Amino acid sequence: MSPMMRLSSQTLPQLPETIEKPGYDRTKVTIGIVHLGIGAFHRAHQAVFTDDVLARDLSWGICGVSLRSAETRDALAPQDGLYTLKVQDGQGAHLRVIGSVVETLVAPENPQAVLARMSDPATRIVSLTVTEKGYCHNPATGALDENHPDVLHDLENPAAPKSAVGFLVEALARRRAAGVPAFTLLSCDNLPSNGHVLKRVVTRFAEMRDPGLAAFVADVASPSTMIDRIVPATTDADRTAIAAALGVEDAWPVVTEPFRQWVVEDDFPLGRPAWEAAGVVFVADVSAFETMKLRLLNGSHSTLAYLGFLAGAETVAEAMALPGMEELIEGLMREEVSPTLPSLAGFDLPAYRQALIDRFRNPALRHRTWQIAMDGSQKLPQRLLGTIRDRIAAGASHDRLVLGVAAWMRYARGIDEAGKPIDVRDPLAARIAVATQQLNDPEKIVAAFLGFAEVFGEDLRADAPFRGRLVDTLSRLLSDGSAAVLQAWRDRGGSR
Ligand code: CS2
Repeated sequence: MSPMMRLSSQTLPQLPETIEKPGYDRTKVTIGIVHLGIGAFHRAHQAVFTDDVLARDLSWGICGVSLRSAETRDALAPQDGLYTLKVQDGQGAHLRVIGSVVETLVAPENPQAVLARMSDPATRIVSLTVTEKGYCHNPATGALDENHPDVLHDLENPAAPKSAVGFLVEALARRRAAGVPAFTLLSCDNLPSNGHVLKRVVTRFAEMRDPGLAAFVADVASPSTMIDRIVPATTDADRTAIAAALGVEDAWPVVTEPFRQWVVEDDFPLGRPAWEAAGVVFVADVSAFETMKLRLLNGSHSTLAYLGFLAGAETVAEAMALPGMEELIEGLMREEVSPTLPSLAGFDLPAYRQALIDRFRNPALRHRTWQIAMDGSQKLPQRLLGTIRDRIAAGASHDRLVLGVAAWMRYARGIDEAGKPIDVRDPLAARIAVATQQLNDPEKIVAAFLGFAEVFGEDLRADAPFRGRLVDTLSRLLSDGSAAVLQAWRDRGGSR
């Protein structure tokens, strides 16, 4: 049998009728958006909303940039940027080829090509999904980490940067020098007030380079956004099933759920695609949506990922099926998180919470607990610790939130319940291992974790009742194991 043909502009017309294809002439698309961090999430979210409306204005094609590895470019370039989006749940699947990504670049291979694209006057938006740690900030304070190795590198080598921050500031410097107006910055990462966080780190970095540049950067539009779609890493089984359906091979399709949401502050001085026609909601202030999503969805996700992983659940759906988990997550959201949320007029919070439970139970997605467990030190502040602060200030219970934090500690220490090493991926993993792996006393382990001020801030470190609760909870996790702790939760009728 001859090897299978590859998905590309050439093979696109041969795909089965049932596969949805770009409804515009791709040869006429030009680049208006540079996206930093072209991973699966971007390709299942912003690139899809853009694909939906590209026919209205072909000048909003996307140049996708990888800041680290060449993998995505190597997969997509031979496919002319085309890839398949598979949307699935318990009911079935829908396949669609997305055409909005028309160029892919690999920053470490050719930083000049990336800077040239970002400085091009046709580029009017630079968006980002670089994950929490890509902001080179202190997660507890939101300020630029001025000692971050990439920050130090990019200050030394402004014309050949490594970090997203370094690329943005150099591209803005070039635009300023050439008299080209600044692009709009569009952070699409799971950070509270992501536009503000981004603006703050780039402005500080520019200030460290040149105060005149800082004044220019301080004026750049940087709307905040709330983004939501669950996108697990693509597996080989996904590739095989998608190739069988297409009749051609796709080296890097993306698999996701039906739900998608994008709430954006409408501040785009150089224009933007007509995303509202694809269901994007434009608002003046996104913060209430963002807090709600980070605390309810992502706070639950992290909690169930740590507890689930420790109890042997490989995927989110498996974790949800552990006795006690659903009760825990439901109670966490309803009793402990919801009272801390800013009010959103007309918004049906109970329905939103129920939809989250259903989304977590989606049996068609193999979303690994290990994937969500990554980078906990960068995620916990906005997912769980801010909520805990609000509950402490209100004198209200927060036992389930504390369980999530204790489960992170139990996980991040790097030893599983059978005594085997865990492959912990976190910028602080090595420091956490050194500080905690030799310890067995829960009190000492908690003290070592609370020593990380960039996670807990000075206030939570010093909060004795909080520390006491963590010690109690971690003791139970260490002695009884995660499954038994969850079971005990259920036996108590979901509350303690
Ligand atoms: C997840 C998120 O990996 C994680 O930490 O919690 O990626 C989550 O799936 C998305 O935020 C959903 O919108």
